[in-house]
Amino acid sequence: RENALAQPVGTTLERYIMRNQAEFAFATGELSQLLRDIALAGKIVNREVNRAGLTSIIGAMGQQNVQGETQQKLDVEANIRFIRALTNGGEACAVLSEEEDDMIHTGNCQGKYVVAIDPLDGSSNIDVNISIGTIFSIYRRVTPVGQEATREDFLQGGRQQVAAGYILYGSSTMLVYTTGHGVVGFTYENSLGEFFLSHPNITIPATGNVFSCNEGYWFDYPQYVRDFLMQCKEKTMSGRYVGSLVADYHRNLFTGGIYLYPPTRKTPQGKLRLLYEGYPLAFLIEQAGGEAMTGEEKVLDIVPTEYHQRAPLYIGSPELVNSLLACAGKAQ
Ligand code: AHM
Ligand code: MG
Repeated sequence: RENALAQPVGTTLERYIMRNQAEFAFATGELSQLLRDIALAGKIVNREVNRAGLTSIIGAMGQQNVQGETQQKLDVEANIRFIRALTNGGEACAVLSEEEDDMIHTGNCQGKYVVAIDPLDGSSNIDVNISIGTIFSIYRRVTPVGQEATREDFLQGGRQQVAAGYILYGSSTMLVYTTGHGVVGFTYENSLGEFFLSHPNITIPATGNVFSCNEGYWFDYPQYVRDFLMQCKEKTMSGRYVGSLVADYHRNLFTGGIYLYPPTRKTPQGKLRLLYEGYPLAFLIEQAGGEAMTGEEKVLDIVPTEYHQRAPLYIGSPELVNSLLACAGKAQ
């Protein structure tokens, strides 16, 4: 983190990564290269997202992804771009994507890392020109280099992540990530095609004035969630819900707040996926001084069993997450 703080605002991502090689868990440069590959795919997806309204590529293809949800064409595009960048980059031996049932072997058996990714999150917002995002999570493989990756490489648990982050395609495009040494944010300059360091040390306020959830499910929420939300309303906190996890999370990270995706009657484990939504955002929030809980335990402590498993998510400012847990009778 000291290294990160030493970097002046305006440093390019490229230079930042180069200067902070030692920051990365393994100084051989492979993890750095992996982050570059993700940033490159992010630039390409950013271009596609910006163009989406202009071209005919937008709109549902009528296909469904493995969760049975309608897939938008831009999701397919983003999936292809990230997998291609990670395959060409050579550092990842396998990729797990929200858009694919099984892991994808990149053919890079010498690669030391595996990547779990939600290539384009917030699919309901794609064709209405609202902020969307990419979420990624990186592990060092546990299987021997030279062989194909296996399930164990992806089911290591959130605490084993070596890096995680997201790209927000918002009014500005930003890359925010952690390698376990604090959280840094870069803002994309379109005409130059560069990410510039804009937020050298992101920390979340201990509390905040915002709660973010889909209140349409009110009658499906557990009683403790309703109790907590009533408290928020008694305090006249602001309700803010884009419906794009990355956008809601990003706002709360800066302003202070809490994002909730509770269990509902229809989705007893909530909607969000653990490996490429819950874990990476939980790693990042802990690095920023925040908290991520399921209501029962810390998100990062969940022992994973399935690639696409879901988990409830309460994430954000520590005091707000603790107030929610108090309502559940589980204050820390
Ligand atoms: P997706 O992966 O199909 O895009 O779904 C994830 C999204 C999140 O971005 C968002 O926070 C949530 O779903 C919204 O769900 P809901 O419409 O149930 O409130
Ligand atoms: Mg998603």
